[in-house]
Amino acid sequence: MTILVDKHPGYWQITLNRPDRLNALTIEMGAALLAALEEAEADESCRALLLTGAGRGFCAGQDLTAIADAGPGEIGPLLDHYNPVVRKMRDLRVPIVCAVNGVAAGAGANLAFAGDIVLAGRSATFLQAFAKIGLIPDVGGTWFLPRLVGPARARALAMLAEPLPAETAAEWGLIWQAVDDAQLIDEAHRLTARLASQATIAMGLVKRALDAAEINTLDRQLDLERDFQDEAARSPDFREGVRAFLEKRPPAFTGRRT
Ligand code: LHQ
Repeated sequence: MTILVDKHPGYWQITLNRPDRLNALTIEMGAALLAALEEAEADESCRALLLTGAGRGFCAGQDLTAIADAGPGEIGPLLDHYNPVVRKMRDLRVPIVCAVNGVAAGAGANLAFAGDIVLAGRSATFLQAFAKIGLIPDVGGTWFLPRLVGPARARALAMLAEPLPAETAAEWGLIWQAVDDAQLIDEAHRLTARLASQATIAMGLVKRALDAAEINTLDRQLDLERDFQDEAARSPDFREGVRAFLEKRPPAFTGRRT
């Protein structure tokens, strides 16, 4: 199976699983990943996701052996198999932690950036490999990169295709944190479990609000915050959060709408 799903209390771990190819992506894998995300979304008890790779790499992007003989007009449509994954990751109402356990190249790097909080092992590298094979960053790369690191660094990353070490990626704001390789998976589980115990409806609204802010004026965003805050405040978790504060105890959030 190219995608593994492990269910933990409150959250699921999804593992890209073609370790002998550094988890390079195939159409089948894209479909399996999308199906796993959809199943997670449909299960109310899943309140966060952890995405990682099996073996020594996170994901080496599109499997190049699969497209070596592609003719004119056959490459663009391939993205119709991966773009729904990016859309689903961003639309999903639960937070996604990406644990980048090794090289994240091409579409594999940009898949990681579609997550909400990206942790990487110190030995991991991020590589916009596309320029090396005459392509442009895809799977959201041209959208994520300038927003995460600014236009100057985005251009150099996209044009030079040099590997960026995890620590530099963290310094530049491309990811949340670089951690010791040996700590990565435990740290990712801790973080995902913590997110799964938070107010899930608010987490989903945070995702939507921050993405909307990328195109909104301040004026529109203020309106959106008012509407989203109203929605968050209708959740039982809001009432529980306030009560817990006043009673000086930790909140017991359920993530439920009613
Ligand atoms: C691979 C791959 C790989 C197949 C390592 N494919 N086998 C484009 C077109 C259309 C639609 C969809 O989207 C895209 C977007 C893209 O993602 S284009 C960019 C595709 N990715 C790349 O260009 C990266 C290619 N890989 C590499 O540059 C290196 O493998 C990296 C830097 C990732 C890792 O280098 P090393 O750590 O030195 O490992 P390695 O190169 O020895 O790889 C290990 C094995 O994995 C090796 O196979 P082998 O049989 O020799 O052990 C590689 O051939 C295989 N592999 N990436 N994308």
